[in-house]
Amino acid sequence: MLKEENDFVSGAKISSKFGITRAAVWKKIETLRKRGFSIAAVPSKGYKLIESPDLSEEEIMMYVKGDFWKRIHLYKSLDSTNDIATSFAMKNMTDSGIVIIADSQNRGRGRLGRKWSSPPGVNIYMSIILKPEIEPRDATLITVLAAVACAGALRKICGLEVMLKWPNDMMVADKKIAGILTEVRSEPDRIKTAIIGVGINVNIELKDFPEDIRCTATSVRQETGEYYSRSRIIIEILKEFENWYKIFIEKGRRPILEKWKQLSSTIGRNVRVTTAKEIISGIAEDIDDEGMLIIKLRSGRLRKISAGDITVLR
Ligand code: BT5
Repeated sequence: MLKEENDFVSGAKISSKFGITRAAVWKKIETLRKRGFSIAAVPSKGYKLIESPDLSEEEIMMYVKGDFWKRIHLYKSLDSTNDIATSFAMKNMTDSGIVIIADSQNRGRGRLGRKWSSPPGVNIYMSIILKPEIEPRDATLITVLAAVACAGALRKICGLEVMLKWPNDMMVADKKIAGILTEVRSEPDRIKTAIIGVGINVNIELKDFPEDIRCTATSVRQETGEYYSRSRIIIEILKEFENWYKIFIEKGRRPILEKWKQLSSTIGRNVRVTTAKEIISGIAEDIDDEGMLIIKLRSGRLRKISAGDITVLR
């Protein structure tokens, strides 16, 4: 209400709108203040929102709440948002559409146990808990969908030329701005839960990256020179994600795969793929219906890869 009015709103008006006492209004205002909202209170005028924190579960929920997104949980610090999301899901405590966000992570993870640098106050670390009605073989498709949603949001809100590098990287000018870590629990014929972890470098400056990734990583701030509200980016990602998920349910996988290919920096390039077992070189020809990468080897044979690290060769 304070956000909508953008001016002083009397305690009486708030209490009658929500059917709560004046004392309860005051308590809610105190809670919001504790969560970083700056709210002025003037006896004859009421309350006015002066400034919102750049990361707020209330603000995100206000814009995305509906059938798809049920709850947002924001934590100051966690080991890993994927771990908390997994433990929520394991305890069956939750339905689809729960989002866990942390301001910082002590043990942020990439794939294969790699580290994800997760300092406080600057970036997005979030995990989406989903109970998708899809088969286990389509697990890669969830990462593809999340990548398309995140890239769409960053392009729209920040005007960045975000490209997708198979399978889980978001790149700007050949540097990594974001990564996705999807972890699924499956039964033989369906995915039980999918945890989609998203890490995006937003307001971090280059000098604050750990030295080992300073040459390969970038952030929204670094690329645009501007400071962005993390809530605003998250709101757009969740909207895009919901939108693409509905398209997937109604029209199948084709539209997502087509969009992914449009945004891909991998297809058509000469690449080296490092998998757990081998290193393969060739042309990245396409992705198949399940999101696997098809490589054309020098011999002309085609190989499908379900997981690996890509180096684009020049
Ligand atoms: C990824 O792994 O790109 C997936 C990253 C997912 C992170 C999110 S944050 C929320 C959720 N909770 C978690 O614990 N994780 C998820 P991978 O493709 O394996 O890339 C990891 C590699 O990227 C590292 O080995 C570094 O070289 C590099 N790296 C680490 N931190 C980075 C950062 N902040 N920005 C860019 N590159 C980074």
